[in-house]
Amino acid sequence: MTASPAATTADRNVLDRSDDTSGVINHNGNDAIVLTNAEGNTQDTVDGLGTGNADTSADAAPGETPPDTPDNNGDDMDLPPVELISTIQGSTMSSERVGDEVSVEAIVTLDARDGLDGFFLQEEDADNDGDDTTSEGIFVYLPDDSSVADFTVGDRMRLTGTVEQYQGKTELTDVRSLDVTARDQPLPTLTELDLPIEDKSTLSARESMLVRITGEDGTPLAVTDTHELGRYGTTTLSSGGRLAQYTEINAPDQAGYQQWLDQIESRSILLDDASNAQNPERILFGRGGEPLSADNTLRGGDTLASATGVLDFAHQQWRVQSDQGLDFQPANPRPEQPDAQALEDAPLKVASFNVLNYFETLDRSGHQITTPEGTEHSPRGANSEQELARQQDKLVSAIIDSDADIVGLMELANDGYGDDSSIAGLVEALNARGGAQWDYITPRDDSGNVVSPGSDAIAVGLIYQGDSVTPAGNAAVNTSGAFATGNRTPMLQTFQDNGSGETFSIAVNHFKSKGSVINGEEATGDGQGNNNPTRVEAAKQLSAWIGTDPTGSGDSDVLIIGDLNSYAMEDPITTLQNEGYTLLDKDYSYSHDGQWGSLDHALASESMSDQVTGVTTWHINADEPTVLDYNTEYKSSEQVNALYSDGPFRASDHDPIIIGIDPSSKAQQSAGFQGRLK
Ligand SMILES: [Ca+2]
Ligand SMILES: [Ca+2]
Ligand SMILES: [Ca+2]
Ligand SMILES: [Ca+2]
Repeated sequence: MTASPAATTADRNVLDRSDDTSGVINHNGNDAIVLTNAEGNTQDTVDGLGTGNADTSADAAPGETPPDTPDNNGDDMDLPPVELISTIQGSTMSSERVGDEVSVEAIVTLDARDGLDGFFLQEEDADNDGDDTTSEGIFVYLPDDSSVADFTVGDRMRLTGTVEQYQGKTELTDVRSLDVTARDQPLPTLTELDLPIEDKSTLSARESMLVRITGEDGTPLAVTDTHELGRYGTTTLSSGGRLAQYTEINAPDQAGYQQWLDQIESRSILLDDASNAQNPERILFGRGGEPLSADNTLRGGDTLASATGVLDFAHQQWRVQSDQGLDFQPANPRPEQPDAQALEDAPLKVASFNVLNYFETLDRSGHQITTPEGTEHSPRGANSEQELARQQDKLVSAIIDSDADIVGLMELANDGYGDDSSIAGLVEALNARGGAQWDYITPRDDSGNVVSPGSDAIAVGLIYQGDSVTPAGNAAVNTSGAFATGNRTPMLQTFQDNGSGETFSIAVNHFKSKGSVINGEEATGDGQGNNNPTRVEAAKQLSAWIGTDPTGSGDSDVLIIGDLNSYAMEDPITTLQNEGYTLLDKDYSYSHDGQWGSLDHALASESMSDQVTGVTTWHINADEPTVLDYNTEYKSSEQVNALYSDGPFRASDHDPIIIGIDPSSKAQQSAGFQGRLK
């Protein structure tokens, strides 16, 4: 929020009325007056505090006239009479009382003066008008509280302010005559709501009221988005489990996709930390009601029995505001290791891992990277030596703990294969950690010259443990056709299994993203996002290229791995399936907008699929809040430490997929390459 307009007059009024040197006190003989000095400290209290007087019918003894309707008897004739918040809110989204000066007396339900420049008031239960179409709560904008009495949640407060509709929310501004009339009052009863809510505009009947939101029929809510937990203190919760990407589970379809978007909107609600502060020092929403830290995460799929707080409409979105941690349950525990059972004691493991811009050339002004073919790019990824060390430590942990023998990498700096290259640095760091010895693939032509993997700033790469496998011949890359721009150059390498002597090939890929539009290929609204034709073309040409046996292996055993930037049911995947490849993965690897799906895939050629023992997606990254990554910007020095660990979690934004293979397990020796693949 920027600021509600025209608060200056109100500030002056509040100051006048609460400054005991002014001599102006609006004491009507019934309500409490809290005197404060110019610094806002309470100096004296005059009758009424905590005695439950002066409110509307709620507080009148049976047969007694409600004392505050109207209460402008005495020396405060200039104040409008106290009325019910429900009469101000009315039953329309926008109040019909905008511009009116009104007085209310109600309970403070959430004190967000620090975070939202105001607080929420709600009528006592007995002052509820019994009409479900009118809200009992309201936000009071009070950007400067330096001259008003101390107050807190549970206080009953009487104040006068002007009704305003600010960015869709009904507020009171220009506050004057703000008095605490009772302390420690019971809070109004929570209104129970459950998702899905098909038409969220109906929530205006609960605007600024205390609510308890659950999933359908009281089931727990799931954490479906933590992307902005660090930046805004928010997390999105959903009913019926996490929200899937439409095309992860449905064939692309325009009408179906629009229906899906409506449905997931109705299933979800934002939880906010009652603050507009960016990059809050204390990130409220970690597990168990404790703040977020590297050791106390909040993972996608964790659950919350109910979201309790004040229902607020802000920044064009309904949200529950809570200034307290909530009791998130670790329903989705951190997997310290990939699922060994799913891999079934595979003698060899291959991983596909998008490492989110691993650049040893620091991303600093003036720095450039040079591809093997001489093109220059601004670097990406880590900005400082400290960030690079942190990024490297996390990636090394992830790669070693994955227990993979071969790892296909995406988003490496395309800065060549020399000793100073990023891939060489990563391998050096892996080997420095001890244990297995790693090496990396350098694509070369028949004369032994390095072949550039295209002119993009990023490239795919291959690293492997020499004890497990041995490269058979040179790696091949394809920089033509669909791979000239947009899609990154695929790399194909044939390996020999040191154990069985069998050979197989790995094709590492990174298809064009759904981000910036190329070739005018805007999303068509069927759920596949931008640039789908470019990815389909990549799938076709990849299959055709592999069919030419570019490494001269004479072996039809091929695994296609990588970030294909396509969810499981999208055209590029079905294209490869139609070319005879079997899709191996069945699990999400990524989240976007709180929706979960797999952009990363592993597909086996027909002869290869017999040798696959199992596949697992290791959920070390996508489930974890972005703010737990290696970056140091927008973090205090305390957060730089408390939000970081050198373990594998949030090493990247994509989860690695791990494929178990047993090259000796073929039912029969594969026939020659010809005829096995279309
Ligand atoms: Ca009241
Ligand atoms: Ca009502
Ligand atoms: Ca916030
Ligand atoms: Ca950074």
